Amino acid sequence: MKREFPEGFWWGSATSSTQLEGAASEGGKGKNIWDHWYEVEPGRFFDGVGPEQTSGFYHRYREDIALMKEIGHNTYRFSISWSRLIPGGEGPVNEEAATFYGNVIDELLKQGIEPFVTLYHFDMPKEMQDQGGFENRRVAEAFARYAKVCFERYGDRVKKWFTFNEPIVPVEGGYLYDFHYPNIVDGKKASQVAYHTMIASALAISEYRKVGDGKIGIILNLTPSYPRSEHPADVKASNIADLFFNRSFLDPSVLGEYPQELIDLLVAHDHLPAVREGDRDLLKQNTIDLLGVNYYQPRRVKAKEHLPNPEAPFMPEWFFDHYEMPGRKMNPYRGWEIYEKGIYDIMMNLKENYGNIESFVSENGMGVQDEGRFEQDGMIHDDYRIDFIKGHLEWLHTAIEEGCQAKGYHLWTFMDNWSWMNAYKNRYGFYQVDLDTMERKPKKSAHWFKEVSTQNGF
Ligand code: BGP
Repeated sequence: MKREFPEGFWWGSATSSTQLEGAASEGGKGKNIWDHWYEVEPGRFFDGVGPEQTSGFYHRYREDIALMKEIGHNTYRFSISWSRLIPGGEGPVNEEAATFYGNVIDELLKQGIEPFVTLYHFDMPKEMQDQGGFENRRVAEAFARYAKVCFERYGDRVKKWFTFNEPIVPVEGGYLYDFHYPNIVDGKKASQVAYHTMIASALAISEYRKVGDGKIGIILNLTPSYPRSEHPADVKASNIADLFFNRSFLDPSVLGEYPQELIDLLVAHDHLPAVREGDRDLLKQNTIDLLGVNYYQPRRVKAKEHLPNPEAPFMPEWFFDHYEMPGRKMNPYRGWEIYEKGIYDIMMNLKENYGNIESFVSENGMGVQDEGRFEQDGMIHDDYRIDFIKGHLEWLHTAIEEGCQAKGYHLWTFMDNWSWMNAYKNRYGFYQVDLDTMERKPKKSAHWFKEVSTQNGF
């Protein structure tokens, strides 16, 4: 059966500045928390490889954008680095960086590729983190000023903006589970950081409303939560996981208010963040136009088997246990579950409970360790990735047929790039990158994707 997508469907891929640009200490860039963390604890990074050694887009963006064009991209999502544009996070603009991002945008437009710009992808400027990061409301305000600079400089050419990429991840990683800087475990701080990130997003949107004539949104990693059974205790556990990991940002971003159940739960455990008078209106008046959905894997949940230790730090896992569903399909090259229908469930949820907001898949992808083993005659034969993308696109197509407003699909990622603590362990790109020569070579999936985007379906 031919799957044809609506006219104008967005075909492309997504990246982030820290993971792609390289040149971490060139061009007047300030340090972000990744540069800093690598400096102080290089041993925590896979193979000891840090953000300086990323794929070199800063110097090769022209060639790279030509490669995007080559495989049929009509859209491309990248992020601006706050610490490159405004070193330290506040103060004068680094004109060299401003020229770089302006050139990237112009080059994309010249090639007929629409830029989708994320303002923050896990990369807090070091000096802002020294002030407490988003624990400190001042930093949320500084973020809105940085956002304003971006709108003023590039708003004439960029018509799709995103305040944050996966805002829950720095909260989880930095304040609960120890995989992002400042790697502490403190539920109260986690709650405050999550809240101020949401405030920062709303403040940036309010700036955009004054000057912008395009669309502004947020990118959320939605992990649909599935209970082990229909038993009320499992369902309750799954709903609580959904509150923490999805609705904590989805509800305020789209509906302009937090779910009452989440507020009640935080009140009951004395974990409500400090709020200011007027915040309720700020959130209500600054909801998004467009939602990016990052989807990798679902969350499977069951009721708690043992009561949490009240002495242990507060965790979302006080309320549910994770559950490994027997027979689930796994990515054998990375160990994440593959559940293609999840994308359909997310879209139907947006249709039914979130006013059918305009959305798109802003990340979906398959990480593979030691991918070189699939190279034959100079090309990586990543048929597994083609199957992965196809499976998700089929369900996305079904959702569209059933009335969802899903407007596009972006693979994570354009070319193999550095990934946080995992560095180059898992490869995701359409293009293979040789880290010694920096040569880019299309994988089989790149050729396949070109056909799909050219025919607007498969
Ligand atoms: C998302 C992030 C990306 C990217 C991707 C793959 O959560 O937005 O930055 O890294 O996940 O995950 P990983 O690199 O950990 O395999």
